[in-house]
Amino acid sequence: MKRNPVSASGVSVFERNLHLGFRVLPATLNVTDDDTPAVTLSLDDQIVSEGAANPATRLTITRSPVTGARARFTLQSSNPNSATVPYNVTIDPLNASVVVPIQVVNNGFVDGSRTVTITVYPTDDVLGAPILTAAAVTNIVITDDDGPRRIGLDIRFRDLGLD
Ligand SMILES: [Ca+2]
Ligand SMILES: [Ca+2]
Repeated sequence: MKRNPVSASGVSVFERNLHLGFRVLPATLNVTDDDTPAVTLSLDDQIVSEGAANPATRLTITRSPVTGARARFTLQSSNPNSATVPYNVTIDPLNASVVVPIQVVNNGFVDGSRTVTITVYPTDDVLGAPILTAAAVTNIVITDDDGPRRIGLDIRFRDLGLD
């Protein structure tokens, strides 16, 4: 099979066995694209305060194998109100990885800790579309910096009449 230098989505091929005496069943052959890189994700920090200075932390996207072609990715945050990532990043030719800034969004209300899922899709070089089946995901926890401070109770036995 001829190797295709660019990424493309899988193609389905249908075959039918038309011999008499056999049931006619469509056979599906999924042609796997071997140009889609395997992707690993690594966060500098897995827990970040919403009040951290931006960029609050960094995500490193590493591909394997390294090739002479660029690799493009589409990024998505499950909660852009808490943490944002660039929409598109590229690993340059002959490079193994790219470092992506993660921005946190500070607010002034009590909303507790949130887990935000960051999804990285290799991008189809032909269509420019994210390859949904090749996604890599990682989670980051955004902690709150608002709300009541821990209130120390200073009750003495005397105050309770127990002295
Ligand atoms: Ca805040
Ligand atoms: Ca908050």
